[in-house]
Amino acid sequence: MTVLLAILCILLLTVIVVQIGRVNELATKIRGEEEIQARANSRHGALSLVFMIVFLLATVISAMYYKDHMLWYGPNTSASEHGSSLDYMFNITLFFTGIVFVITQILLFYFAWKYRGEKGRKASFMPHDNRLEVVWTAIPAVVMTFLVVGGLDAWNEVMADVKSDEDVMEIEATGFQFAWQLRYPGPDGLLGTRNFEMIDATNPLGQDWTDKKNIDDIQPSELVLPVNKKVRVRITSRDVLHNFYLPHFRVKMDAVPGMPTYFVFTPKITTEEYRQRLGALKADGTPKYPEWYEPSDPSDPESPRRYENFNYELACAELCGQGHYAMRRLVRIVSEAEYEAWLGEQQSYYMSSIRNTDADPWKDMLFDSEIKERAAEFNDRVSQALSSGNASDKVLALDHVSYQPGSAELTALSRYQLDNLVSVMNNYPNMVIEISGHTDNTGDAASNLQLSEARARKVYDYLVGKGVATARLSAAGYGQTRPIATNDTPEGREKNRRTEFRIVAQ
Ligand SMILES: [Cu+2]
Repeated sequence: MTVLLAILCILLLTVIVVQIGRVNELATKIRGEEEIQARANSRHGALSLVFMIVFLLATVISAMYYKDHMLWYGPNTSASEHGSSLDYMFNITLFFTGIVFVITQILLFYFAWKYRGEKGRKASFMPHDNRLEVVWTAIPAVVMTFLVVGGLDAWNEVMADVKSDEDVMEIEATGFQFAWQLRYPGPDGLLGTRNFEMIDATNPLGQDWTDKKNIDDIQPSELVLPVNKKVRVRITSRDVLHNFYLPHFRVKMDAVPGMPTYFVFTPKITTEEYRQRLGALKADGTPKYPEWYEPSDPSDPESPRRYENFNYELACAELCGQGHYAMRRLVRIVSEAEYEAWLGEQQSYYMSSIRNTDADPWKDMLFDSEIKERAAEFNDRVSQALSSGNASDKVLALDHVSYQPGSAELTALSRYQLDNLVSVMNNYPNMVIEISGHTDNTGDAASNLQLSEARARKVYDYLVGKGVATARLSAAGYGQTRPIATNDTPEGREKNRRTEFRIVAQ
């Protein structure tokens, strides 16, 4: 409806303009054409001069007014190393085109006034002028050569890939509708391989978990980078064209489905330093950039000032669909120490989301880090039990010891905790323990008792095999007689099927 009305309005306006033109034409005929025409020409010529002045002034004033918002000027000069050469190219291009712009605008309007139609004036005809031809060919050629060579130079610097021996960190950004999935290589410094056929709900990047380089890869929600460290961003897309755009760092590269691209850059100003730059004060103590001193929440004058809330951002610079705007991510540039601390807090995606699920190809083995973690946890529990005066605290579960179903055969992974127990026995030579086996209440009590005895005996044998003296060990089976949880639920029964040891003397 609004569109229809708008179209009607435009039609009516056109009709009115045409009608006014006709009326003017008729009036001219009545009043004597030439004299009227000459007067109108003078008026239009003068008006175009006025227009020129207003237009050029507006151009200069608006440029002055908005200068601190422009990416290449004032507080917004580049925050990356290569960015300054791009800024320089923009400045130098603006300088030359600016000169041409001002001269041509002035000439255009001045000529429109100077050579307006007048009674008796005739146009002169100039067929050719060699000197002029040379001047307006040579000057642009020289300027263009200068700009193109400078541009090529900047391009080669900005687009250069890393050399094989360079100290550089590589991260990965994958665009999809509508977010960025970031990936960091983890402690090994290497990104694991990907296969698009493996992409599913739990594996958003299609990481191949059989590739050990993937095990420690991190998928953080925030782009955090250390200052003054060269970063190579591998840019990929999972669906349509996106564009990896970090405006403050002059980084911009398409994310193309099926074809990884990259961008190498070095951030040189931390987020904190950039905030200080925006919040800088003049010599007299007033803000250098007052617009950054306004409250960040316009409805709350007490809210932090805009410069205090400033953040670098990652955007998608390709109109990639309806939710395009949602692809904004915050970017934080921090000191090397802060970066290491942040990295230490991140958990690998594999460990938090894939480990011991159906998708985990390493279910039947432990990683070195897990072995160390479990040993430390076990030693903690033992020393707590030793220092406690409470009899019930002296009973410890061997929670990582398990058996083949219905048999006393130890599973392969059980040996790690049993080895922890062996080293504890070696560390505390006076410690005497009783190993006890327990079952749930499924099946008949007599065979459960037998099974629990056999299982406790198996652990006993293992410890003896590792050199623990038999005098310090005993084994007992209690079957289903000592449940620690209900036998009515599968979880409760799982808790009841257990192997424990009790510290008898220490
Ligand atoms: Cu996008």
